[in-house]
Amino acid sequence: MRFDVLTLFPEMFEGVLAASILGRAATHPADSAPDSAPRLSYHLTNIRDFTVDKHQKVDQRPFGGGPGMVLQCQPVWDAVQSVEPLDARPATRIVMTPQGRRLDQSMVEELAQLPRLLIIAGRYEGIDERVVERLAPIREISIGDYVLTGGELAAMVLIDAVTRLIPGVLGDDESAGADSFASEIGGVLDHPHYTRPRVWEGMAVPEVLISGDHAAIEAWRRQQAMARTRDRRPDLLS
Ligand code: 4GM
Repeated sequence: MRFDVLTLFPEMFEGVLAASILGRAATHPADSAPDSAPRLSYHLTNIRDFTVDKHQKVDQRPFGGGPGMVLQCQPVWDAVQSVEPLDARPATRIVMTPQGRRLDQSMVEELAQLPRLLIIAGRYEGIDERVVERLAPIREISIGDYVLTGGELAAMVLIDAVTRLIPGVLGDDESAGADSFASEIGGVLDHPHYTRPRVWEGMAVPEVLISGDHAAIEAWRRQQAMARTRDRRPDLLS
């Protein structure tokens, strides 16, 4: 999987990608030969590098009035045209916007099957609608019903959620294995988790978890997951 990110703040991504499991997966691909290309790569492009404005501006006040500024078409269009030919794999274009379709785990799974995602992270009040229209087909995606100062954090959320599903990205200890598989796609919340010590501050771990009775543990976890879902997210059951 190749990710291209078009942003006015590439430095926001550098720390996150370098420090995390995501960066490790791109730098030390788990199962590729020593000099083969990583199966996972991130490529950051600064939209401002494509401005033709003498003061490097990429935004203007909105036609029709109103607060804030709008990201102009030209630098966004030219950045996309410049980046897409850098790899032969076809890019699925994505723009992060609160007006987009809401990201959920089933959309994440669908995106994880694709060879290349090109993500535009806008700033200001938004992006000139004409460039979004001209970039069709493009998927407008929102990470939730709230407004951020820019699309960068939204893009990082999407990248994290997609990357962890790519085979070989997570180590055995981190892997979304058989246990969490059901909760990732089955539409119920996960069961609670416990680790050592058996008693902490007078609070004991549920007895069944140290019983060694695997069938009983499974049944208890299923029951806990259902009870939590009914309590906290009844919408997932209807
Ligand atoms: C408006 C249009 C995404 C605002 C394009 C981006 C929230 C989300 C922005 C934009 C954003 C979200 C920047 N805020 N809920 N702000 O996914 O890029």
